[in-house]
Amino acid sequence: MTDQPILVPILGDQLTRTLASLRGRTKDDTVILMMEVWDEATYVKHHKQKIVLLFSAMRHFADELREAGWTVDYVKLTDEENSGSFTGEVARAIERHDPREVHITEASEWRVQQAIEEWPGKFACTVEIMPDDRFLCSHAEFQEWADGRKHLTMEHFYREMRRKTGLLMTDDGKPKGGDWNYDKDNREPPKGEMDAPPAPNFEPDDITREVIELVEEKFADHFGNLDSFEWPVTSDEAARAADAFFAERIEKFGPYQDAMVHGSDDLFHSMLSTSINCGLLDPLELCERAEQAYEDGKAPLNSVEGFIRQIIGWREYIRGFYWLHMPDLETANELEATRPLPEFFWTGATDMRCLSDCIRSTHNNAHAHHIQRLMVVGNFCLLAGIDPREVQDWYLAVYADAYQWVELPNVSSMILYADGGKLATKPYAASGNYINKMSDYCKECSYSVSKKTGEGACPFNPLYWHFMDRHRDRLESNHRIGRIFATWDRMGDEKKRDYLESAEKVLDSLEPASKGWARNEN
Ligand code: FAD
Ligand code: DLZ
Ligand code: SF4
Repeated sequence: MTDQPILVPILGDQLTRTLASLRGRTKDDTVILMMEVWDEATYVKHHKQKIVLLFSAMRHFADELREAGWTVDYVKLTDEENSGSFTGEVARAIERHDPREVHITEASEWRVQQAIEEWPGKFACTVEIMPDDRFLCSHAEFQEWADGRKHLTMEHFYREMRRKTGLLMTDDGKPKGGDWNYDKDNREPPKGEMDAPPAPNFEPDDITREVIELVEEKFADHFGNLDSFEWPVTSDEAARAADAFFAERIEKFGPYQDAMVHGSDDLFHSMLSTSINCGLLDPLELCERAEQAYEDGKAPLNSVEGFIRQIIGWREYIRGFYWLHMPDLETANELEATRPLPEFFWTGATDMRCLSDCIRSTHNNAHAHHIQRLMVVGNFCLLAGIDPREVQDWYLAVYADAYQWVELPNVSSMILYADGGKLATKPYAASGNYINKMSDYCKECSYSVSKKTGEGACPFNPLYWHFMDRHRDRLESNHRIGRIFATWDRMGDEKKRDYLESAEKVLDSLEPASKGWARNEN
């Protein structure tokens, strides 16, 4: 090792050998720094499985780098001198290694990036911050795309990304199959027994078992259980998870993307977000594999296009949107929602079968699929007017794939309409009908989905009209939702009163969370 090497801190969601700050570095001139720090594990009280996933994946990645000949300085959570923060640990590493420069790939989250941007003023050596080119669309490109647009329509952005990557494009620049979007074929409700093949499980090895013990000891009061831990924690395991998706699930991924089945948490979804987000899988490679599956006749175009759209469309758009609107997005609350998050979000103790099932899956697996997050849990938060900050904390804490850059726009803009319509053209509000159509939850629920008001009525039904009524001033002029008020107005006063009173009863029955589940109380 040369004197005064380059110090390369790698964050927990940067576990990629081709990371910008590692590319072009030589092994005899570089010290890689990886840090398990208290601040990151507790800025919200993450689900236990998320902490295990990150610490285990970081430890495995450090071992892989060492085996490949790199020098890795790995600070464990329990190291005596551990300062608890990224900045504190980089400061200590600078003392240990006396680097001539620090090279870091920009953080995915605003909070961490703010801290990194202070490093040049804090440290005596040069600090170079590099763009994270694992994303296809740079901040500048997104800004340029957004400039001058009245509305940032995801579909328009997605088409740009299709053109840019050439994914599912013909040689003469047309979308393969003739259409850009096959969503109309991707809304099948569940049919009878869904024979979804289980996603592969990855047995914890010694490293993961040690981390599980650590997390059980240090984070005992965090949400979630560790009775089983099955997430991929290395790039090899993640590649096997991707193989299984392309071999067994992608064919039906499209049609059943929106379906929900009691007890079957992932159906035909890929379950790859945890691996993509921390760097174990390359999103573009996954899209190329999906296209290949279509070319080889192994998956229909609607499934493949749907999968590619989630990644180069939604995922990239959400990231661009986050950076465009931070930090204001964190505090946006257009609908002035102030109700505390109910206790049952943390315990699952509710008779609403759709919600209890999604919360059970979230508790046991640190995962729920998109429509569960959007149309069950999210829809409830929207209709009940839960405070956006409390909803954000919940989503950030409970999902193993959650980082603020992806959680916040999905929560604040997509489900809560807290940004006043910058992302969604209307609130995704729905009554029990939608959940009944797309799931088998209602069949055995203690509430009746066909009952609109009164004792035993599905709570989503009156809450829906309560939401519309209380936000009429804001929503009536919205051309996508405004017509609903004609239906409301056609109801007699008595019926309207029944709806509003039933909704008030539901809202009054919501017990606020009894302790600081998401944030430490101090
Ligand atoms: P699949 O259904 O197989 O989709 C494939 C991939 O597409 C995903 O792995 C993911 O990388 C990407 N993707 C799909 N939808 C979105 C989206 N809306 N935004 C960004 N990427 C998307 N995803 C996260 O990765 N982290 C989060 O913290 C997160 N929070 C969410 C909160 C809410 C309220 C909602 C509605 C969605 C959220 N999502 C989040 C998006 C989506 O629910 C998850 O990416 C998905 O459920 C992960 O499971 P999967 O890998 O099986 O996804
Ligand atoms: C989520 C997480 C957790 C729980 N712990 C750590 C950690 O100890 N060290 C680390 O480098 N990263 C961790 N992460 C992921 C980071 O929060 C994530 O990399 C940054 O927030 C990205 O800006
Ligand atoms: Fe959910 Fe209502 Fe259906 Fe029960 S009846 S599962 S509360 S939508």
